[in-house]
Amino acid sequence: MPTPRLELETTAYTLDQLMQNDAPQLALAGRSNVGKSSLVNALAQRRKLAKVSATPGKTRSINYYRVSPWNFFLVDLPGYGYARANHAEREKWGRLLERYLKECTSLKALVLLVDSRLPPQTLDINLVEYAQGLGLPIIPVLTKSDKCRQRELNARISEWTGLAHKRPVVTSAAKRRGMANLWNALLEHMGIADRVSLADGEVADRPRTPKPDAPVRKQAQEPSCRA
Ligand SMILES: Nc1nc2c(ncn2[C@@H]2O[C@H](COP(=O)(O)OP(=O)(O)OP(=O)(O)O)[C@@H](O)[C@H]2O)c(=O)[nH]1
Ligand SMILES: [Mg+2]
Repeated sequence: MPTPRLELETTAYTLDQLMQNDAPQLALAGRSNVGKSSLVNALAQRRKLAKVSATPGKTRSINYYRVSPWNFFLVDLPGYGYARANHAEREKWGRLLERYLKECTSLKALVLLVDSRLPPQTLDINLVEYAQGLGLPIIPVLTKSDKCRQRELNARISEWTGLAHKRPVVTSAAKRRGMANLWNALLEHMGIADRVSLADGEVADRPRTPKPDAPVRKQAQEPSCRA
Protein backbone atom coordinates (compact mmCIF):
# COMPACT_ATOMS: atom_id res chain seq x y z
CA MET A 1 0.00 0.00 0.00
CA PRO A 2 1.87 3.13 -1.15
CA THR A 3 2.27 6.19 1.08
CA PRO A 4 1.29 9.38 -0.78
CA ARG A 5 3.87 12.15 -1.01
CA LEU A 6 3.25 15.77 -1.98
CA GLU A 7 5.86 18.21 -3.30
CA LEU A 8 5.30 21.79 -4.40
CA GLU A 9 5.97 21.81 -8.15
CA THR A 10 5.15 25.40 -9.12
CA THR A 11 3.12 28.48 -8.24
CA ALA A 12 1.06 30.72 -10.53
CA TYR A 13 -0.01 34.30 -9.77
CA THR A 14 -1.28 35.18 -13.23
CA LEU A 15 -3.02 33.47 -16.12
CA ASP A 16 0.14 33.19 -18.17
CA GLN A 17 1.84 31.38 -15.29
CA LEU A 18 -0.71 28.52 -15.20
CA MET A 19 1.18 25.24 -15.35
CA GLN A 20 1.46 23.63 -18.74
CA ASN A 21 1.61 19.94 -17.98
CA ASP A 22 -0.52 17.08 -19.29
CA ALA A 23 -0.67 15.19 -15.98
CA PRO A 24 -4.17 15.16 -14.47
CA GLN A 25 -5.10 17.71 -11.82
CA LEU A 26 -7.56 17.84 -8.91
CA ALA A 27 -8.25 21.36 -7.64
CA LEU A 28 -8.99 22.24 -4.02
CA ALA A 29 -11.43 25.14 -3.98
CA GLY A 30 -13.37 26.85 -1.22
CA ARG A 31 -14.02 30.04 0.64
CA SER A 32 -11.09 31.84 2.13
CA ASN A 33 -10.12 30.33 5.51
CA VAL A 34 -12.11 27.11 4.96
CA GLY A 35 -8.92 25.07 5.49
CA LYS A 36 -7.58 24.28 2.00
CA SER A 37 -3.90 24.72 2.84
CA SER A 38 -4.34 22.89 6.15
CA LEU A 39 -5.85 20.00 4.24
CA VAL A 40 -2.87 19.90 1.87
CA ASN A 41 -0.60 19.61 4.92
CA ALA A 42 -2.77 16.96 6.55
CA LEU A 43 -2.93 14.92 3.34
CA ALA A 44 0.87 15.18 3.09
CA GLN A 45 1.25 14.43 6.83
CA ARG A 46 3.40 17.52 7.06
CA ARG A 47 3.05 20.77 8.96
CA LYS A 48 4.51 23.44 6.76
CA LEU A 49 4.22 22.35 3.14
CA ALA A 50 1.41 24.86 2.47
CA LYS A 51 1.15 28.18 4.30
CA VAL A 52 -1.72 28.24 6.81
CA SER A 53 -3.05 31.34 8.51
CA ALA A 54 -5.91 32.30 10.80
CA THR A 55 -6.13 35.48 8.70
CA PRO A 56 -8.27 34.86 5.60
CA GLY A 57 -6.71 35.49 2.20
CA LYS A 58 -3.37 33.80 2.89
CA THR A 59 -3.15 31.82 -0.34
CA ARG A 60 -3.07 34.32 -3.19
CA SER A 61 -1.62 32.06 -5.83
CA ILE A 62 -2.40 28.74 -7.49
CA ASN A 63 -0.07 26.17 -5.94
CA TYR A 64 0.55 22.90 -7.75
CA TYR A 65 1.54 19.91 -5.61
CA ARG A 66 2.85 16.83 -7.39
CA VAL A 67 1.44 13.64 -5.90
CA SER A 68 3.73 10.59 -5.81
CA PRO A 69 3.93 7.70 -6.47
CA TRP A 70 1.05 8.51 -8.83
CA ASN A 71 1.51 11.07 -11.49
CA PHE A 72 -1.10 13.73 -10.80
CA PHE A 73 -1.35 17.17 -9.19
CA LEU A 74 -3.32 18.54 -6.27
CA VAL A 75 -3.87 22.24 -6.87
CA ASP A 76 -4.44 24.61 -3.92
CA LEU A 77 -6.51 27.53 -5.24
CA PRO A 78 -6.83 31.00 -3.70
CA GLY A 79 -9.90 31.20 -1.46
CA TYR A 80 -12.92 33.19 -2.62
CA GLY A 81 -15.26 35.42 -0.64
CA TYR A 82 -12.52 37.18 1.31
CA ALA A 83 -14.49 40.17 2.55
CA ARG A 84 -11.51 42.43 3.20
CA ALA A 85 -9.94 42.04 -0.24
CA ASN A 86 -10.57 45.09 -2.37
CA HIS A 87 -12.76 44.97 -5.46
CA ALA A 88 -9.84 44.84 -7.91
CA GLU A 89 -8.22 41.95 -6.04
CA ARG A 90 -11.47 39.97 -5.90
CA GLU A 91 -11.99 40.57 -9.63
CA LYS A 92 -8.45 39.38 -10.36
CA TRP A 93 -8.79 36.17 -8.30
CA GLY A 94 -12.27 35.52 -9.67
CA ARG A 95 -10.97 35.79 -13.24
CA LEU A 96 -7.97 33.57 -12.48
CA LEU A 97 -10.20 30.92 -10.88
CA GLU A 98 -12.76 31.08 -13.68
CA ARG A 99 -10.19 30.81 -16.47
CA TYR A 100 -8.38 28.00 -14.67
CA LEU A 101 -11.59 25.98 -14.27
CA LYS A 102 -12.68 26.67 -17.83
CA GLU A 103 -9.43 26.17 -19.66
CA CYS A 104 -7.45 23.57 -17.74
CA THR A 105 -8.13 20.48 -19.81
CA SER A 106 -6.17 18.29 -17.36
CA LEU A 107 -8.55 19.19 -14.52
CA LYS A 108 -10.44 16.04 -13.53
CA ALA A 109 -12.54 17.30 -10.62
CA LEU A 110 -13.18 20.16 -8.30
CA VAL A 111 -12.58 19.16 -4.69
CA LEU A 112 -14.95 21.60 -2.99
CA LEU A 113 -14.10 22.34 0.63
CA VAL A 114 -16.90 23.64 2.82
CA ASP A 115 -16.93 24.44 6.52
CA SER A 116 -18.88 21.80 8.51
CA ARG A 117 -20.31 24.50 10.74
CA LEU A 118 -22.07 26.48 8.03
CA PRO A 119 -25.05 25.63 5.85
CA PRO A 120 -24.30 25.87 2.11
CA GLN A 121 -23.29 29.45 1.27
CA THR A 122 -24.27 31.34 -1.87
CA LEU A 123 -20.71 31.57 -3.18
CA ASP A 124 -20.23 27.80 -2.78
CA ILE A 125 -23.52 27.08 -4.53
CA ASN A 126 -22.55 29.47 -7.36
CA LEU A 127 -19.27 27.61 -7.81
CA VAL A 128 -21.03 24.24 -7.83
CA GLU A 129 -23.40 25.48 -10.52
CA TYR A 130 -20.52 26.94 -12.55
CA ALA A 131 -18.55 23.67 -12.33
CA GLN A 132 -21.61 21.59 -13.17
CA GLY A 133 -22.20 23.84 -16.18
CA LEU A 134 -18.67 23.02 -17.34
CA GLY A 135 -19.32 19.30 -16.80
CA LEU A 136 -16.68 19.22 -14.07
CA PRO A 137 -17.27 16.56 -11.38
CA ILE A 138 -17.39 17.79 -7.77
CA ILE A 139 -15.94 15.99 -4.77
CA PRO A 140 -17.43 17.72 -1.70
CA VAL A 141 -15.34 17.77 1.48
CA LEU A 142 -16.48 18.97 4.91
CA THR A 143 -13.64 20.66 6.82
CA LYS A 144 -13.12 21.43 10.53
CA SER A 145 -15.37 18.56 11.63
CA ASP A 146 -13.64 18.67 15.02
CA LYS A 147 -15.63 21.85 15.68
CA CYS A 148 -18.99 20.18 15.08
CA ARG A 149 -21.43 17.79 16.65
CA GLN A 150 -22.57 14.71 14.78
CA ARG A 151 -26.10 16.12 14.41
CA GLU A 152 -24.80 19.12 12.49
CA LEU A 153 -22.45 16.99 10.41
CA ASN A 154 -25.39 14.81 9.40
CA ALA A 155 -27.29 17.90 8.27
CA ARG A 156 -24.28 19.02 6.16
CA ILE A 157 -23.89 15.55 4.67
CA SER A 158 -27.45 15.49 3.44
CA GLU A 159 -27.38 19.11 2.17
CA TRP A 160 -24.17 18.55 0.18
CA THR A 161 -25.18 15.13 -1.09
CA GLY A 162 -28.21 16.88 -2.60
CA LEU A 163 -26.23 19.77 -4.08
CA ALA A 164 -23.16 17.96 -5.40
CA HIS A 165 -24.83 14.59 -6.07
CA LYS A 166 -22.07 12.94 -4.08
CA ARG A 167 -21.67 12.21 -0.37
CA PRO A 168 -19.10 14.57 1.15
CA VAL A 169 -15.92 13.30 2.79
CA VAL A 170 -15.82 14.42 6.44
CA THR A 171 -12.40 15.70 7.51
CA SER A 172 -10.53 17.48 10.25
CA ALA A 173 -7.06 18.67 9.33
CA ALA A 174 -6.52 19.70 12.95
CA LYS A 175 -7.15 16.18 14.25
CA ARG A 176 -5.95 14.54 11.02
CA ARG A 177 -9.25 12.72 10.63
CA GLY A 178 -10.66 11.47 7.36
CA MET A 179 -7.38 11.68 5.46
CA ALA A 180 -7.35 8.05 4.30
CA ASN A 181 -10.99 8.39 3.21
CA LEU A 182 -10.17 11.55 1.29
CA TRP A 183 -7.09 10.05 -0.39
CA ASN A 184 -9.14 7.03 -1.37
CA ALA A 185 -11.96 9.16 -2.77
CA LEU A 186 -9.36 11.07 -4.84
CA LEU A 187 -7.64 7.89 -6.06
CA GLU A 188 -10.96 6.30 -6.93
CA HIS A 189 -11.95 9.37 -8.91
CA MET A 190 -8.65 9.21 -10.81
CA GLY A 191 -9.26 5.55 -11.65
CA ILE A 192 -6.23 4.50 -9.58
CA ALA A 193 -6.67 1.07 -7.97
CA ASP A 194 -4.27 1.67 -5.02
CA ARG A 195 -5.72 2.51 -1.62
CA VAL A 196 -4.14 4.43 1.25
CA SER A 197 -4.24 3.29 4.85
CA LEU A 198 -3.47 6.08 7.34
CA ALA A 199 -4.53 5.91 10.95
CA ASP A 200 -6.48 8.99 12.13
CA GLY A 201 -4.19 11.46 13.86
CA GLU A 202 -1.09 10.09 12.13
CA VAL A 203 1.70 12.68 11.81
CA ALA A 204 4.91 12.04 9.88
CA ASP A 205 7.07 15.01 10.86
CA ARG A 206 7.91 16.21 14.35
CA PRO A 207 5.86 18.97 16.01
CA ARG A 208 7.52 22.34 16.43
CA THR A 209 8.61 23.00 20.02
CA PRO A 210 7.00 26.31 21.08
CA LYS A 211 9.33 28.99 22.43
CA PRO A 212 8.63 29.44 26.17
CA ASP A 213 7.89 33.17 25.88
CA ALA A 214 6.30 33.18 22.41
CA PRO A 215 3.41 35.73 22.30
CA VAL A 216 -0.07 34.25 21.97
CA ARG A 217 -1.49 35.25 18.58
CA LYS A 218 -5.02 36.53 18.40
CA GLN A 219 -7.29 34.23 16.37
CA ALA A 220 -9.62 35.58 13.69
CA GLN A 221 -13.34 35.30 14.45
CA GLU A 222 -14.56 31.81 13.59
CA PRO A 223 -18.17 30.72 13.05
CA SER A 224 -19.62 28.93 16.04
CA CYS A 225 -21.33 25.57 15.98
CA ARG A 226 -25.07 25.99 16.43
CA ALA A 227 -26.10 22.35 16.92
N1 LIG B 1 -10.30 23.51 14.27
C1 LIG B 1 -9.81 23.41 13.05
N2 LIG B 1 -9.21 24.47 12.48
C2 LIG B 1 -8.73 24.33 11.22
C3 LIG B 1 -8.86 23.12 10.50
N3 LIG B 1 -8.33 23.31 9.27
C4 LIG B 1 -7.88 24.57 9.23
N4 LIG B 1 -8.12 25.19 10.39
C5 LIG B 1 -7.77 26.59 10.74
O1 LIG B 1 -8.45 27.46 9.85
C6 LIG B 1 -7.63 28.59 9.52
C7 LIG B 1 -7.48 28.72 8.01
O2 LIG B 1 -6.78 27.59 7.52
P1 LIG B 1 -6.07 27.60 6.08
O3 LIG B 1 -5.67 26.19 5.81
O4 LIG B 1 -5.02 28.65 5.99
O5 LIG B 1 -7.30 28.00 5.15
P2 LIG B 1 -7.31 28.32 3.58
O6 LIG B 1 -8.60 27.80 3.06
O7 LIG B 1 -6.07 27.80 2.93
O8 LIG B 1 -7.34 29.91 3.60
P3 LIG B 1 -6.93 30.92 2.40
O9 LIG B 1 -5.55 30.56 1.96
O10 LIG B 1 -7.04 32.24 3.07
O11 LIG B 1 -7.94 30.75 1.33
C8 LIG B 1 -6.30 28.36 10.26
O12 LIG B 1 -6.36 29.05 11.49
C9 LIG B 1 -6.29 26.86 10.51
O13 LIG B 1 -5.51 26.48 11.63
C10 LIG B 1 -9.49 22.00 11.15
O14 LIG B 1 -9.62 20.90 10.63
N5 LIG B 1 -9.95 22.22 12.41
MG1 LIG C 1 -4.63 28.73 1.84
